[in-house]
Amino acid sequence: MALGVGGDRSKAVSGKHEITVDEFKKWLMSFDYDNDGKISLTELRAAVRSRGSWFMTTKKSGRGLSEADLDGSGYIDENEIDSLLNFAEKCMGFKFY
Ligand SMILES: [Ca+2]
Repeated sequence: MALGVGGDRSKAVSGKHEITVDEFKKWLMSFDYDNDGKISLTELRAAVRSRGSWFMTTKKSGRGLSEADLDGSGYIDENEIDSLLNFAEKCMGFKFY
């Protein structure tokens, strides 16, 4: 619904940021500060924080990681990002299309 507030397409729609899974993966991997191809809890927290989820506790991001971390390595690799999508929708305000 157009409200005449300008054409910023990157703006969140009803509080949700619409993004494709592919874009999400790219976005998340941009937090791979040590370039090991995996997202550690520290890196995930930075990603969560950048979304402005200030209410997000350390516990919650830890849970997101342990839910997605299928092999229990303590990191999320590219194959495991898929398991993070649910968490990203619920806790990070993303909406995938
Ligand atoms: Ca990393």
